Amino acid sequence: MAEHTVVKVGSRKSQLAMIQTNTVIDVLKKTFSDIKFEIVAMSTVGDKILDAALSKIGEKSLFTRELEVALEEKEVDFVVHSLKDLPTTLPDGLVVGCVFKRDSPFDAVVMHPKHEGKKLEDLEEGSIIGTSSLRRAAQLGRKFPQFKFENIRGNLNTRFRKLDEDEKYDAIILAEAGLDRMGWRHRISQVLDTDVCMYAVSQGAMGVECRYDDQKTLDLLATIHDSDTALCCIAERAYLKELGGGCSVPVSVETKLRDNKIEIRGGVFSLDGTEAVIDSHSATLKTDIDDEPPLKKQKETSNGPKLFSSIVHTKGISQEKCRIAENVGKELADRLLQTEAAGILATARQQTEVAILEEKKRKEAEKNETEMIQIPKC
Ligand code: DPM
Repeated sequence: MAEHTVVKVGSRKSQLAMIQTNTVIDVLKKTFSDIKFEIVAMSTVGDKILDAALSKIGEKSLFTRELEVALEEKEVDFVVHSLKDLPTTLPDGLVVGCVFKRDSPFDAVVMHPKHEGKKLEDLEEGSIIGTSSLRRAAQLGRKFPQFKFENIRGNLNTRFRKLDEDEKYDAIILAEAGLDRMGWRHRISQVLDTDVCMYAVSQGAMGVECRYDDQKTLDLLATIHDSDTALCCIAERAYLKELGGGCSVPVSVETKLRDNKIEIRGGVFSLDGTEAVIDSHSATLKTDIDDEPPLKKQKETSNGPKLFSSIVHTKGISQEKCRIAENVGKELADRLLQTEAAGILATARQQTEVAILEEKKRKEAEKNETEMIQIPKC
């Protein structure tokens, strides 16, 4: 590669986003010491709207759209995201160029300092748990019907401030991965078992988005692609896509790779958690067709690399395995949709839509009264 090559990297401005972006850049720098990586930081809709639950904002690609426009305009070459914030369908021409090795996919409890040392089950009836994730509220509401779940927004720093200073919340629920990356492991009082709370699709994994036709960037990213993470996230994203989900419905998942098998468990919940359907599915990741198809054949079928759940197929991982992973996720969703899960999802979606409309009305009403505070959010 020529000297002084510059690669522009888009990132949200929040501390977590910057940490994630720098993590990816640092690993790339080890292999590509002659490349200069320049970060272009920007805010997204999700960063700007801080007074509404994510699910009530009613827009897709909340944390990604502005960055995707920058990619399309070639102002940046790649963007590092939390893969769970990337919609299952990406804009034409954009792909997940690689997924970085997954950190903890689990959710964790952070207590108000007055409850230090306690676990969720030790909190009194009526305690207030802060989360704006429908998935967390539904699953925890199911296990702990004695608690109240209230919306909390803002970036991680803001949430910690709200927890510690507002005296409103007894605890908040956050992804262990995010807490770890921020260096806040010491504030974790409990990591939630998947029997209590299954995680969000792709939680804990970082995904790097780039242009499909940008082979130079794809080659760069292929060097940090993690096969096991990719297989799990392909399955999880296929599952969510087939369910038609996004952050407007309480959908959760758990995926394991072991003994050459992929096992996926998924749940669909009513908003209050009283109804739930959980099912699982698995498939053998065959090893006998690990070889890439001969180059000639590949050229005949497509011009560029194949995509599985919008994730680019890279060398070092068999296409067959990716296809099996994608199918296992899709099939789990199909199975769930044949049960009462279909109705539960439809109702949850409808209720969220009503909440979106109410939120819009509320916004209209207070439009001129409140100034929007602009604090970066992750
Ligand atoms: C999405 C959700 C949340 C984020 C919904 C969910 C949490 C929102 C909230 C899709 N994106 O998980 O059910 O709790 O109010 C987000 C976080 C991370 C990525 C923060 C978090 C960091 C961890 C990771 C926000 N996106 O979940 O605590 O890399 O997965």
